[in-house]
Amino acid sequence: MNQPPDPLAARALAPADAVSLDAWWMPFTPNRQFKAAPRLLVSAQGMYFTTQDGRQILDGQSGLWCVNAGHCREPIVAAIQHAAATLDYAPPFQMGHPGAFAAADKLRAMTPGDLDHVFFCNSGSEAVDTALKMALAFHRVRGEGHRTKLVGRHRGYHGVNIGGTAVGGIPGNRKGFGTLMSGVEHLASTHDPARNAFSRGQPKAGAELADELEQRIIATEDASTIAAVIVEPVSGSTGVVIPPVGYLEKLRAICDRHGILLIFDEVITGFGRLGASFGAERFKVLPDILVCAKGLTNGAVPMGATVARKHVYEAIVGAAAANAIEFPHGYTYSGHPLAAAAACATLDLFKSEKLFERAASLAPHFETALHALSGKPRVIDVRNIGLVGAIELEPRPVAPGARAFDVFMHCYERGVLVRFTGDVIAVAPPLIVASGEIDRIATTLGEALSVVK
Ligand code: PXG
Repeated sequence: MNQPPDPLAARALAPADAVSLDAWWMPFTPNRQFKAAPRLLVSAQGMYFTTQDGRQILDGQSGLWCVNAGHCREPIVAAIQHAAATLDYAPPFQMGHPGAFAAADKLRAMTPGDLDHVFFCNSGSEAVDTALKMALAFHRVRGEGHRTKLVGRHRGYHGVNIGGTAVGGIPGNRKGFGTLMSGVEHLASTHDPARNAFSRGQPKAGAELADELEQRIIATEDASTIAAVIVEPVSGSTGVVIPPVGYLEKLRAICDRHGILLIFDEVITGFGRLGASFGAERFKVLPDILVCAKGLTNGAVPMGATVARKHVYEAIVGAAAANAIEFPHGYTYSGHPLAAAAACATLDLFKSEKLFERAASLAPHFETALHALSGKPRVIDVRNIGLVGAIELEPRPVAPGARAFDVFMHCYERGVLVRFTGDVIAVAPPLIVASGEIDRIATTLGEALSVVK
């Protein structure tokens, strides 16, 4: 039992000295498996993590899709340090501080169209639930309080709060948690390997899947009961599902025809991942509400934001008496000074280093490197857009996910961090990645795919 297969694996199995692993109940992690063979990171710089046993790990996943500008960037570090020493906290209810207004202004300047009003929170999950409540409030203040239903999508991930779990569509994340919210419908996923396997960029087939909104959901529920549709422009967590050409445009048109708000969850697709500021910009489809987090602070301080278009903001704010709270919602740490400082420095860095443009210019090389793995054994799909890509593997009989875990471990042992979800390997490096580092990620993955059975 537990014989390390090779000397590299033995290092990963070394006991974590000086820290007990018992107390922290880790999120989305098989706790017993992890604690038997922990993988502990102690520092990070640029494209690399350093592990507790002193190894350098090339970060092929931007941490968890969030460190878009690379690790421990000096201007962000300095901004956080300064904020911590200057204004550690300021109440966001009935009080404010300049940093949060500055961060909102910089974010507004980066979002397309009239997505101009920024509500801050602390995570993607909170930003999603904020968006859902915003949509419900929008209809209610306009005399359409009968619009209470929400539409998500199969395989969608919208965080882990009750609202986000309810509109989310990853079965394993929902089924253990009872009724969640009533009045939720799900569109079909656009994942269609039979028609679209090995697509480069947006797949060609599947725009008609958006018609289900009108032909099934609106037809059976009636548009007058539906508040909002929420989708990720590119689904991340479920394994990088890219929208077919024309699909998002169709969703937008159907929502417009029926007075339904469209929410884009851009927690992963935001801040350059697709080679543009946001998916809304890349696909030229403007949602009514845009949700972001992660890259907003380069992952350095927790922060999420829900950005509303002018009509949403003005309807809710305009409906209340002048001295009344218009939207009874918010968090103790909404617009926290450290997060706001990190967001300002991050958004400035994205601009000064032209990182979104950099992502766009690296995308063809990234695409070629990933698709070179198409012929490896058990690879059933390779897909990519911008600086995000996925390799889908045929699952092992009776052990779904096990093969991708072995590929993940093989890469980790050889100094490359990728992400796996089910039997999909996801790659999403920081936008500062060098083309040689893209090659190293792809080569390491290629070796893993040749070795792992
Ligand atoms: N929406 C989307 C689209 C996300 O990807 C959230 C909301 C929730 O964000 P917070 O900050 O509450 O975690 C996410 C988060 C993965 C993975 O499986 C993806 C996420 C988080 C953790 C792991 O790769 N996305």
